[in-house]
Amino acid sequence: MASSTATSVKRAKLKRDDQIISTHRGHGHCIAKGADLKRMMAELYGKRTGYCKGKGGSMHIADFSIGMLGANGIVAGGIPIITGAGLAAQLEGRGRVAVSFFGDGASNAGPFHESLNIAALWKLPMLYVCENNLYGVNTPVADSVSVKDVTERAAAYGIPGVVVDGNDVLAVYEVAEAAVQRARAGQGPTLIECKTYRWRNHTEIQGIPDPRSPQELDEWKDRDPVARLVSSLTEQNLLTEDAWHKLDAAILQEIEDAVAFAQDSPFPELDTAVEDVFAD
Ligand SMILES: Cc1ncc(C[n+]2csc(CCOP(=O)(O)OP(=O)(O)O)c2C)c(N)n1
Repeated sequence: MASSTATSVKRAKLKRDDQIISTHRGHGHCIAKGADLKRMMAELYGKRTGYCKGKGGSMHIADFSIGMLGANGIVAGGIPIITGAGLAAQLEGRGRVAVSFFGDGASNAGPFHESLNIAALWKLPMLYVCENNLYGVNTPVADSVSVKDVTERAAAYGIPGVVVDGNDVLAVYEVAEAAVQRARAGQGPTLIECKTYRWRNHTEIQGIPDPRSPQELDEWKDRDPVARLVSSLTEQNLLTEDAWHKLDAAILQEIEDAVAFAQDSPFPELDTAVEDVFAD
């Protein structure tokens, strides 16, 4: 459900040159920040036309031109990087903000705590957005996080911590908008915890036991953020069924075009393997 929280945060008045950093679940964040779907899909396929010329794969997609500083395969690895971007934004003084996305598991790692400490101390223009999907791989959050809500940790750094229903697009939008305003006004970082869920297993590798019950899964499927947003908009007469079907079809088509582009693209040449590894 990363895409719904990312979309809400992005819509909360983030501009093109505001910067974000992602996790090992980076695709939704990339799309929300405006990444080109074809280049993203080509990177997933390891093709030359991809964002990293096919050498980064799913977990290393970055597009600096839109402020997407990268996905990151290291749990919590992106948090200090984007905190550095927050410091740069503050020093430049042009009102940019920086947004870190990470999971509940990452909030137990040292880089999370070091980053929040320095960002709070220096009042960096940051949003720390924890997408708490209630499990780290297969470990329930209650078995790995010492507090009930990750946001309780905000108190240790003297910054606001806000829990929000991560499957409610408009609720996430409101919380994110207030945090963006706070950051732009020089009041420092906010920790936001979006309670959410993932529908699939941690990885697509077959045979890894999933501790989650089918009933729990069904309950969360009933809270599908896209379906909830669509029904809220149609109930308020802001979206017709017909307009939604057209939009849905257009999105599907865009994805199919991206897949076709990726499939038709060439693999990188062997002799490019060490290109772009060292700066000139
Ligand atoms: C430093 C590090 N340790 C372990 C891993 C293996 N690993 C990949 S994802 C993951 C779980 C992370 O949980 P969370 O931060 O809650 O993110 P989620 O997968 O739930 O979105 C782990 C342990 C890793 N990639 N990096």
